[in-house]
Amino acid sequence: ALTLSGCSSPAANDSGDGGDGGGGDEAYEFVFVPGVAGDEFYISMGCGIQDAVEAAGGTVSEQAPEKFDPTLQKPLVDSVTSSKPDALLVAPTDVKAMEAPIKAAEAAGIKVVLVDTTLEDPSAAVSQVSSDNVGGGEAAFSAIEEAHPDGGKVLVISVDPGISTTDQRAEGFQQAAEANDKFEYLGVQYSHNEPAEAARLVTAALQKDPDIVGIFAANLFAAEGTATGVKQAGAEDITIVGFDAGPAQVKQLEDGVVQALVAQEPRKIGEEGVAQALAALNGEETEEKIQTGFTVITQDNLDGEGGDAAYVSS
Ligand code: T6T
Repeated sequence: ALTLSGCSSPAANDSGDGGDGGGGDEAYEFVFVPGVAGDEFYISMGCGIQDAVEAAGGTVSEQAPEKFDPTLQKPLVDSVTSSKPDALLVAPTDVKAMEAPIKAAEAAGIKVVLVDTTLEDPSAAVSQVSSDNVGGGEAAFSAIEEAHPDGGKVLVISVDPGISTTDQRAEGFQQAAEANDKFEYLGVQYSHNEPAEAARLVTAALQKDPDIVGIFAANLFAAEGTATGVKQAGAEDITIVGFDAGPAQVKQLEDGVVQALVAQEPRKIGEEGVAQALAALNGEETEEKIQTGFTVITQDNLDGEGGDAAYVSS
């Protein structure tokens, strides 16, 4: 197991009584299984998890799949289950395929919290913590609407069907787009979390519909590829709104390559996830669902609250 590293951890090692996390004396063992390795959203979440676990006197390790893919994530969860930590914080990469392995973790006596993404049947988890993804999708459309009051064609570049978060973002975007009859919603295309595939999809879409006015890219890697695709097509006047705010996305916002970013609160999702797991471990009540917020970042608020909402990269 990899130990999380690189987070600045001001709250680290407060092992005295009465720490944030429920006050128990037990050094609980946590494992974090993110959706994929090397993703700044999950890196930021891991820092929140690490700080909260250390503040409660526990330990945490991470098991991250190399791709956002349930066939890679399932064996990791299976091996975590056989190592029997006290708690598992996991972002399931598919609403169906990850149900059985997560149920097995619960059956082994591990307290499971779903962080970021969720399952069709989340009953094995003591809590689910995620962003307002539908609201974030609606906010992404509002940013395009503001830039193009006369309307036009809009497209969504997502990851894969069956991921709760990105499906909800696309749904929120679609509902908002269809509520304004000046806009034509062209649907969702799936990039499999590969920037090169997102770029290819965008280039092809712009060949077919050169009058697209806005593209919503539903996560970090979709946004990376969308920006490349728009650049390659030499298209101007297209508003790109990306979900998430990694360092590269913030730079693209500064450079005017993308016009808005919907930043989640990954640290907070991690901290809340730990608090719920601790509550369950200490026999206290848990909250079935916790929804965290988001910040729309544009060039206008980058120096203030927008900049503060950006993610860390290590
Ligand atoms: O957008 C986040 C996360 O919320 C989503 O579930 C998967 O993609 C990200 O990790 C960003 O790459």
